[in-house]
Amino acid sequence: MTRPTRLVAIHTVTRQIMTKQIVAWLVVASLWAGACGTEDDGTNVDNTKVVNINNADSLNSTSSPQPTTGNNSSNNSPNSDNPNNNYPNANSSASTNTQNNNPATHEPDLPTQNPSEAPTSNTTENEPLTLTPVISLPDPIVLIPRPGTGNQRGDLYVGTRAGRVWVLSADEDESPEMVLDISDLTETGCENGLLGMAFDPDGHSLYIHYTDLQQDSQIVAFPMIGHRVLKSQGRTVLSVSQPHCNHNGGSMAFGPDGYLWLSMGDGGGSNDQFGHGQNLNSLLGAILRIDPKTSTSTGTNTYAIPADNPFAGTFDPDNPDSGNPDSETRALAEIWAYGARNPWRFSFDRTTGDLWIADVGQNKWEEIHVLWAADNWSSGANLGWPLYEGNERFSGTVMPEDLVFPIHVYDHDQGCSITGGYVYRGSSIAWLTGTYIFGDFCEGRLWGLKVDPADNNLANNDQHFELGVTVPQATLVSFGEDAAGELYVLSFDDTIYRLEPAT
Ligand SMILES: [Ca+2]
Repeated sequence: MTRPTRLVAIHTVTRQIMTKQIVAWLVVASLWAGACGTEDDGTNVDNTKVVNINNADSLNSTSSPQPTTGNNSSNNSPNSDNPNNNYPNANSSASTNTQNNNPATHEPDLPTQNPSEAPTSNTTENEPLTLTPVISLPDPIVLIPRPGTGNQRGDLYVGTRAGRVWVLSADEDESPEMVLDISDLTETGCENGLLGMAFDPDGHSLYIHYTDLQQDSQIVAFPMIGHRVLKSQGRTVLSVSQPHCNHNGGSMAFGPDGYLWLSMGDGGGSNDQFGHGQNLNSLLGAILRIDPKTSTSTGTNTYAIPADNPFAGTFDPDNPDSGNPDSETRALAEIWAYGARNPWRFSFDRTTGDLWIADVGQNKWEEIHVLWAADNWSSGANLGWPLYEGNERFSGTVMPEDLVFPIHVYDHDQGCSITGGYVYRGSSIAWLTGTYIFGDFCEGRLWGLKVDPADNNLANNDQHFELGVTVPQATLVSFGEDAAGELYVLSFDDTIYRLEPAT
């Protein structure tokens, strides 16, 4: 399951012009996931939650942060992730950076001086693309098609961060219809809110991954009634306590194996201060795989553990006598992979089944892992955090045998918070087929990674290329894929776009 270290040649680009206004945008951007004002503090968890609720007040509406306001600097932490930490390899430049905000899911290392040039290389020679606005909704955060809905595109369901789910009309010329409202169950401060959704493969239930009013993670299955969602019949599948308001993960999808996969961040704060990344006895900092349609009926669980999970049968938290008291075998059976920091978005390649995980970095490196289906998704993989940030040693000295390094990284000269997307399998942009589409929340630029199907590796020297389309800075929060494989961009400029040929 171990793959060799990939010595990634990091594409060097010159920094973009970083005007004061853009810095201000990033300050506001940090509030989507809410700068968590005490990001680095971490010494008082309970107080942190209170403080962050206060910090998040300005976001407790369904409208998106407006990039022109930029007056929320008081919400930013005097940053934390860097100074005085115990990690010798943390980004040294960050120690002088007092504007380290936390857009979306990370702590960007903002340039301290204005770069003077925009990137000039890494552009594609392929046909130009465009982003076509499809619909406007406040803070759209997840878009999925409902299986079995007939039309080629599939009925598209959009979840907004505030906790509302909308279905788009088939021809997109009518207003979307709201089919579920759980805005009373969640709030949108810090990195909270409705974070992820997945339909079960038969389209009969909608699973929602959100943070509740205590800022803990909840995965709830709602039955569908016609095209609407029956809120009163919601069944809690999994609850996970959160020690801090950020790094909640949130991605969720049924894999080609029929099981539900979901991502959990390391719990929050900075430097994995709660020690979850390498802790197999915690569901945090991990990619989980469960069977939510079969309940083991023990304790609070309403799911079953797939028999071939890497740590299945070792320890059941509802049965303290299970497993072996040895710490190694206390690994929780829900875990498929661990060592994640904040795997905000992952997706399965619908053709190959490969699992693409975009893990948001701390001060320096954004990273992409691929768990190849042909390698049984690297069962039990250790994604490295906080031993490694990207390919760079971050803490400790141990080198676990199960370590899987990223297939691609980029540094904070190019962005500050990765937003994972999908491998393109649509039909409208032939040259993009097989390309992993992703981007950076802060920069708003979309990128592609070409995969060589012959060896399941990157085909373009480990470098991403520009798709030539962008959304405003600090808005690129998510991607969606419809039933036909066409891709959508969800932006906190309150717009859902479809990626199309520029013609
Ligand atoms: Ca958290």
